[in-house]
Amino acid sequence: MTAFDARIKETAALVETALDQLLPRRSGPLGRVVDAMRHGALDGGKRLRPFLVIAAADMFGAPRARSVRTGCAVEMIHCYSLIHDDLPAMDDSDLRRGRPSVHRAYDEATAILAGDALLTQAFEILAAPETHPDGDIRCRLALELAKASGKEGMVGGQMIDIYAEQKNFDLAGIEELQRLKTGAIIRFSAIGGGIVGGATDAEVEALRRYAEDLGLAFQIVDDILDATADAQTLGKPSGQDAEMDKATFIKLLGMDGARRKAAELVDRCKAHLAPFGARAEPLKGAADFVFARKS
Ligand code: GRG
Repeated sequence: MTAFDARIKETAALVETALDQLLPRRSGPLGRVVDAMRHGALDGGKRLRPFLVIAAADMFGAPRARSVRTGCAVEMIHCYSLIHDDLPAMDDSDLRRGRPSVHRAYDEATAILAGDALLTQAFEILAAPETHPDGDIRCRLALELAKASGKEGMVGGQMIDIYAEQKNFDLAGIEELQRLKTGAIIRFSAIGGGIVGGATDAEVEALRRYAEDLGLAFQIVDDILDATADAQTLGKPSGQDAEMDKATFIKLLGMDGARRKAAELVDRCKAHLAPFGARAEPLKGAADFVFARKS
C-alpha cells in the first residue's frame, strides 16, 4: 500500500465514523428517511471530496474535527446528487456503489426526501459552531458550498447535461458543463479545506486553480471509465454515454486524445501547488489517484 492509499483510507474511516454519528438511526416514520440517507451516504465511495477538504486543511494545521465536519458536508451534497441522479426522471439507474440505488432499495418518494435531507443537513453542519468558532468562516463555507451546489454550479451543470443529450457540444461547451456539474463541488472541496484551515486569499486562489484542473481531469477519466470499465468494477452501470450518444471528451478527442488531456491536466494541477512545497504531497497524490483510478 502506498503512502497515499494509507492516507485516503485513514481519512475515509474518519469520514465514515463522523457520517455515522451525524445520521443516528431513528424510530417511527422518520426512521425510514434516515435509513435511506444512511443507505446513500454510508459504507461506499472513494471519499475523494472529503479527502481533498482534509488534505487542504491539514496544510494549514486545522484541527481534524473541523475539517472532517466540512468534508462530511461536501460528501452529503455529493451523495444527495448521486441519489437524485439515479432517479427514473434522471439517469434511471438501479446500481450505485455496488448496491441498489436508493429509490430501488426504498422508493422514489423516499429517495427524493433522503436527497433533500442530505442537502439540507450539509448546511446545518457548516452553520454549527463545532465546524469553526468564527461565524465569518462558517458563513464563507456555507456561501461557497451553496454557490458550488446550486444553479451556478452542480445543479446548473446537470441541467445543461440533460439538455446536451439532444445537442452537440464542442470542447469548450463540454468543459463549461463539467466545470459546473462535477468541477464546482471538487473546487469547493479544495478551497473549503483552505478556508476552514485559515488560508490566505492567495493560498485559496492557488487551491482553486489546482481544483479546477483536477475536476476536469476527474471528469475525463470518468468518461474513459464509462467507455472501458465493466459495471462490476465501477459499482454502477457502464457504457451509458455511448448508449445515449452523450457529448463526452472521448467523442470529441478520441480515447488517446482524452487520455493525453487528462495527463496534461494532472501535471498542470500539481504545478499550481508549488507555493505549498512538501506540505502539498497529499494533494499531489490525489491528482495521481484521479488519473490512475479504476472506479
Ligand atoms: C441531481 C442535482 C443533481 C446533480 C447530479 C454530480 C451529478 C450531478 C451526477 C452524478 C452522475 C455522474 C456519474 C457524474 C460523473 C462524475 C461523478 C460525480 C461521478 C461519481 O463520483 P465519484 O466517482 O463517486 O467520486 P464515489 O462513489 O466514489 O463517491
